Amino acid sequence: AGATGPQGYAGPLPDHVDVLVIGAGFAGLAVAIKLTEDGRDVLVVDKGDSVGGTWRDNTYPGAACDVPSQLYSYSFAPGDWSRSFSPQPEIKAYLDRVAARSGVLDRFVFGTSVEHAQWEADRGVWAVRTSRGDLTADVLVSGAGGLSEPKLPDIAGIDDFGGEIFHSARWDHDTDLAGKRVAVIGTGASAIQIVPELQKVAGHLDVYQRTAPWVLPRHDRTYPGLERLALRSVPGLQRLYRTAIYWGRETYVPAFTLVPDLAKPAELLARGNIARGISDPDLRTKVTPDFKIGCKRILISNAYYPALDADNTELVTDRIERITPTGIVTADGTEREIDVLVVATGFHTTDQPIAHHVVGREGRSLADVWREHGQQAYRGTTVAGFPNFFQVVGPNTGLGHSSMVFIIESQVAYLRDALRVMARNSYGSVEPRQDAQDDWNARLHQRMRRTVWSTGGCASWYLDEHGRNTTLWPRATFTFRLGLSRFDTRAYRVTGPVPDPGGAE
Ligand code: N01
Repeated sequence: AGATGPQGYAGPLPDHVDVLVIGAGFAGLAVAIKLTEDGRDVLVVDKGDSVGGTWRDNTYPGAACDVPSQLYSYSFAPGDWSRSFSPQPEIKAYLDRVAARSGVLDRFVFGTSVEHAQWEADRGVWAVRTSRGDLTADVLVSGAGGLSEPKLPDIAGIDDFGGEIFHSARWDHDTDLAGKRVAVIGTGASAIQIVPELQKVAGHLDVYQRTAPWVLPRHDRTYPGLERLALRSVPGLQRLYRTAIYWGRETYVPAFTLVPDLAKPAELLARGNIARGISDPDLRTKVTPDFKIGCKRILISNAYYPALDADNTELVTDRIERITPTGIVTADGTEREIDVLVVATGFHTTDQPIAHHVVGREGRSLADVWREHGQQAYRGTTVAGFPNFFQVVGPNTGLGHSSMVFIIESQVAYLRDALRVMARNSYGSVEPRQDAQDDWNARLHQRMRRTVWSTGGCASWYLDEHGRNTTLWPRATFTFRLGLSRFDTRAYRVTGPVPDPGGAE
């Protein structure tokens, strides 16, 4: 075994572990904590230098969560939150603290990426190549996350830009923005948090909007001392907040999935937000969306519209033609010169690089298998042809209305149950039956047709290149949890223990 330290596992990799986890974000950390509690030998590999995943990588000014703090935290580890919507540094500190207190940090290998993982049927293991050496694992878990791989815009000339340029998720804190001419491309969740902060320091700010988003008021508040103390010390109080927020959010679900017109009142609120934040009538028109609310991620901000309305900001809605060494040229031929370019253009959500590196029973990678019908899994967690492979935050597990931590805990519970069932029955491997997976996805996509994501008249990162929504869960989250409440062996193809090479299907 290697030496361990506060910064993670520091020695050479072991030859074999029970469970290898890719990614040290909310998902990977929950897997490590819960499986360690179960007495399993777990190792988590992450290319970053600490836990946190997206909350480690997104350090842009203004970064904060738009899901309330009590819900955006583990049910088994209440946080000490300063406000109702936690800023990024608090979430990162929370995850660091949970990792340290749970005593699992020595199970994390940082600065290491998984380059290739191949199921070896004869040995009944995953053979894994990492940037730090090889190892095998009985079970492979991907917690790589859907919003981890920055997507740069495919705009002519972008490589020739001569000033500073960086993606929102790779913020360059060494770049001094004071008084500079800055441009932001994108008006998604990241951009609308960045823009108000940039507007305060930049000499001039250009915001390039391709599609106007719906932005609701942000009902954020600092917890007064007494309330914060009570939340920290009164038993059950955080759970009460959590439960109230959870059910409040679940009531939105029908509006997105069954009767999109139920979301109309939210549109009115968003229009009010525009009217309050912007005085210029032309600008109001430019920021008014032309699709149904909910079709794209609904954003929340009180600061975004006033920042657009400020004298040093220009909202540019003309299509970007190309980027030059000194600026950005739009379709009308105008060139706006800039010193710094921030690309807040999102992530590879339906074409994640990890899918190319995980190779299943028939020698095909996840990316190959998913090429034809888009990314698919059984219950968003396991994939036919990929024995002993589990995804935490897999296809169709994302949410537009509630907390991913709820989904993560549901999937971790399912994984734990699967491992118990495997141990009890001496199964060497489990993998979902293709018909069970197909049936589950057919029902899911049937339901998806009626949702605002399909009918709302917008494009978004929820959809893949063929317009299929392979990222979101289209129902209430408790139905997701119910479906994963126990490992349903009947939907699985199982093999006996190795060294029984024939297996017992
Ligand atoms: O990325 P996005 P994001 N030319 O993909 C535009 C979570 N999150 O990083 O709408 C010009 O949503 C693109 O335009 P359009 C949350 O789940 C949460 O902002 O496609 N523009 C869009 O405006 C969120 O949904 C939090 O027309 C281009 C923007 O770039 C998810 O992460 C905070 C372009 C991309 O928006 C992703 O959010 C941050 C091009 N070539 C993120 N390409 C909170 O909890 C793209 N765009 C608060």
